[in-house]
Amino acid sequence: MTEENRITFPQDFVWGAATAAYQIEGAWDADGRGESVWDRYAHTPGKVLHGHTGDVACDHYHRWREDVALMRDLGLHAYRFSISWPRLLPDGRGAVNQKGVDFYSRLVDALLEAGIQPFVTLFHWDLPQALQDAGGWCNRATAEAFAEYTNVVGRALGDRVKRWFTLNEPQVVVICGYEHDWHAPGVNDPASGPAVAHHLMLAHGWAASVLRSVAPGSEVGLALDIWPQEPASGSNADARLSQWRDCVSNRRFLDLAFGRGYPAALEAHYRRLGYWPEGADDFVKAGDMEAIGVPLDFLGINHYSRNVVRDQESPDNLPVTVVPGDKTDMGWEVYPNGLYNVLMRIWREYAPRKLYISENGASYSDAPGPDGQIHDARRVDYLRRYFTAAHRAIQDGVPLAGYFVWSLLDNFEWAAGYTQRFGIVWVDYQTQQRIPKDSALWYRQVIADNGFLQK
Ligand code: IFM
Repeated sequence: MTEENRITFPQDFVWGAATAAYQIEGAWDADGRGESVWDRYAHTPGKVLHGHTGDVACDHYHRWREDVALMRDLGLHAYRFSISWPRLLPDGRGAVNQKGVDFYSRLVDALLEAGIQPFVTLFHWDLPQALQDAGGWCNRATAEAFAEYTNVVGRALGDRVKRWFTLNEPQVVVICGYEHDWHAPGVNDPASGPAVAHHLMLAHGWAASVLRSVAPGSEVGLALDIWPQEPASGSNADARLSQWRDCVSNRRFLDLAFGRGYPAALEAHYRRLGYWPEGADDFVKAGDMEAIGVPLDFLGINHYSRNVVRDQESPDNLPVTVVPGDKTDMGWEVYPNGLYNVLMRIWREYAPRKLYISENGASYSDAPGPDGQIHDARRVDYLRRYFTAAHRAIQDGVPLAGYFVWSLLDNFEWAAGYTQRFGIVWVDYQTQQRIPKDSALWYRQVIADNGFLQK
């Protein structure tokens, strides 16, 4: 192997790792925290695999010092974490829980002392249950409440936090949480989707403006999960299906975030179904599209894999499927070229000022071996191949500024409970011991060298 095989990233490239509050914090009812939709959902029998809950999770609420030390030891430049809205505002709006504010304030201070830039996500799915009881994201009032919450966070942390993600993966909230019952709050009403998506994106736009006024000098973005939808065959039916799926799950949110409004076909479809009312009942009000399309400082892309789709009516009448091949424990195809394609597409079609990979990683269940270490060679290989794809996109002109590996720690993987391990650090949920996996040690070296030798 020669130096010619070395991949080197731009000098100021930001190497980080990401987590989310409900997935790691635990302490679900400590120090005045209110109930979130995920507490309610996980406490409802039958909703989460094996009845797992985030009650304790990685106990990060109590072990954050140790976790910051771990991050410093790995040499992370940045840490993306989310704030638990009900920890700050137990009822969703109104009274502020100072102990919640203090927790995040101390965390931010410790990160900065360790030389780690905090990248804060305001909403990673844990809506206060009190707001859900009033209708949740079906209501415009929830977007108003989000702007108030953002104001509280921005004033408390904005002197030190300079990078913000308003929302994480709004698509998942719409599809899994409201149209279906795969995630909290489990509304299971397909007709609710369009209004929920609109209110989430309105919340995003309003929050971006709030942050710019209360935390000047901030850079504000949004994290969208982008799954390329590719046709399984050359048939017209598969092509149509893949375009439609792309419109619903990718283009809708990209177009909105970049000030282009709704794809016309999407609006017409929902109006035809009666999911998008006309006239005074229309959930889109004057000024909304301008608010939603507020220019972003960056776009965060969460990317894991692609979907290869087959229309039911295609000749062999197979259901929608993914391509067989190398898969992670989530059943997601390992397809690094998909990351390259996503980056190139977004750059060409939307010209973002700056991009981050706000999440990328793999679930593999490798456990400690006889030597007590976790030899997760498949994760190292996955990351190496995805980093290589990102590097290729940078070389082709994409303004990619950083990369956040999902996840720092093994954690609560939503409806799959603790059965999926995405961490580069192993967590023993009985003892709460953390052990950096081989992937963490490999990542530490990548960060130190700002690159790696290609295989
Ligand atoms: O764990 C999730 C995360 O909360 C959001 N993006 C995808 C990850 C893996 O499923």
